[in-house]
Amino acid sequence: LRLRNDLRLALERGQLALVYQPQVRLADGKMLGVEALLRWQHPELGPISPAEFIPIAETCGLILPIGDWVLRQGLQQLQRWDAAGLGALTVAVNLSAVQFRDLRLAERIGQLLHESGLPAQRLEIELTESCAMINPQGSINTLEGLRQLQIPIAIDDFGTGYSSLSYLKRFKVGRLKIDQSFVRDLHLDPDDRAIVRAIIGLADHLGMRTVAEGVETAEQLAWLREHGCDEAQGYFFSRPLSPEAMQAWALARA
Ligand code: G
Ligand code: G
Ligand code: MN
Ligand code: NA
Repeated sequence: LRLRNDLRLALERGQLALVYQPQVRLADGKMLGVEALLRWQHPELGPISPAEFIPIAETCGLILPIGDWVLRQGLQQLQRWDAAGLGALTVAVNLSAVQFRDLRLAERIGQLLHESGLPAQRLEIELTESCAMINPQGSINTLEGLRQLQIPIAIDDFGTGYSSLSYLKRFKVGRLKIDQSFVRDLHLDPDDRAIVRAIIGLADHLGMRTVAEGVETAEQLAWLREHGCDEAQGYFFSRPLSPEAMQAWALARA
C-alpha cells in the first residue's frame, strides 16, 4: 500500500528513469539498437525493480501513464542520440499485459510516435509470450493494429510461455527474443542447445529474426553466431546503462 502511494508520486517527482542495454548484430558486431529498462529510485527504499513495481502499477491504474512516459522518454532519447551522431538506433520498449489489452493501444503509440516525429521503424514493442497468450485472438487483433502503423513487434522471453506454433504464425511478429534461461547454460546443457537451435530454425522458416538475451560469455556468443542467431543482448556487451553512459559506449564502439 505504501509503494502504491509512493508510485503515484514517483512519476511527478522524477524518480523514474530509463536505462538502456545495447542490442548487437552478430554478423558484424554492429549495435543496432537498445532495450529500454525502467528503474525506480525510491527516496528511502533505494532502487526498486520493475518486476516488483510494474505489477503494483497494473492494479492501481498507473500502468498506462507510466507506459506512456516510458514510450515518450525512449523516443526523446533517440532524438538526443540522433543529434549526438549515434546513427539511427532503434529503441525496444517492454509492454505490460494491461497496456497490451488497452483497445486504444495502437492509437496511443501512434500519437506518441507522431509527437516524436520519428518513423515507426525506430521503435520496437516487446510483448512477453505469456502476455500474448492471455487472449490470443485479442492479441492477433491488437498486433494487426500495430502492424498497420508499421510498428515492429518482438515476442519477449520466448520459450517460457505456452504459445502454440499456429498462434505464433498468426501473430506475425518480426522478432523472437530467446529467453535468457536457455542461453545461461548453453555450454553445459545439450537440451538448452537443442531448444535454442529449434527456436532459431523456427524463426528462420517463419521469416522472423532472433535476439538472444542474457549473453554473458564469449563462448555463448560464438555458439549463437555459429548457429545463425541474428542479434544478442547481455552483460557480455554491456549492463543496462544510463543515457550518458550508453552514448559513450556507442561512440567508443563505432
Ligand atoms: O531490468 P530488469 O531485470 O530489472 O527488469 C525486470 C523485469 O521488468 C523484466 O521482465 C523487464 O521486462 C521488466 N521491465 C523493465 N522495464 C519495463 C517497462 O518499462 N515496462 C514494463 N511493463 N516492464 C518492464
Ligand atoms: O524480461 P526482459 O527480458 O525484458 O528483462 C530483461 C532483464 O534481464 C533485465 O532486467 C536485465 O537487467 C536483465 N539482463 C540483461 N542482460 C543480462 C545478462 O546478461 N544476464 C542476466 N543475468 N540478466 C540480464
Ligand atoms: Mn524485454
Ligand atoms: Na526477456
